[in-house]
Amino acid sequence: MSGLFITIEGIEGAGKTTLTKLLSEHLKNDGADVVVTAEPGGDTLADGIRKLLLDSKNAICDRAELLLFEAARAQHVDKVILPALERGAIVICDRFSDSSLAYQGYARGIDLETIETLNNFATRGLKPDLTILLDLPVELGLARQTARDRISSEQINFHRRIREGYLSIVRSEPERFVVIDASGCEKEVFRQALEAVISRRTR
Ligand code: T5A
Repeated sequence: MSGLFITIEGIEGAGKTTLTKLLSEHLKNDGADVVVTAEPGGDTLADGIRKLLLDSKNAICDRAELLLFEAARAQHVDKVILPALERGAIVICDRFSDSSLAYQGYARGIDLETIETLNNFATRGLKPDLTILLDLPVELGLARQTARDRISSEQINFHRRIREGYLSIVRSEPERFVVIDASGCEKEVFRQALEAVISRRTR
């Protein structure tokens, strides 16, 4: 597989979607074949699962929540991510398996080994070449959000556990991650992210 797989992670309102757009536009202008995608979602089935997961009217138990994210991920990997990587594209994915570790593991309290096993199954063992973690205080991220869904409307301590969870994942796999202070302006976050992508591409 000759493509490059980049994931962008962080708490709610960290600026993942904004950065994904800026990075992909820059790389496309540079002539690269870039596929932009996001979890949960990516195709009709995964988009349908996303609606179920984020609808505040649905009372979803923690195990069902995890399994729905993993089902959407399996579909996304097979139908979107792997085909793009196989043809040599750069895939930029807004959230991936680290989101399940941070949200369903560190925040909801599901055993991390179980999540690793399910992540592995859903992704066929696919790991990002680079993961950019946008880190910022939860109060700032939540203040940036304009709309709340079933998960983002959880209490502040839930979001604090997610932030801490991400930082623990980074400590366990430092070579895969670049952590960027996302409280800075969009331009500065983009500059640092682009630097990380360029250095990973030329390795
Ligand atoms: N989830 C997902 C799980 O629980 N488990 C999983 O396995 C997976 C895959 C997804 C939800 O599902 C959960 C996590 C989420 O709760 P979503 O709608 O995709 O739902 O939610 P988010 O990914 O959190 O999307 P958000 O839109 O809330 O956050 P973003 O994408 O990080 O932020 P963005 O770029 O939309 O920016 C938010 C606002 O801030 C501004 C932007 O202009 C925008 O207005 N902004 C900045 N302002 C100042 N400085 C900057 N540097 C800025 N960057 C952006």
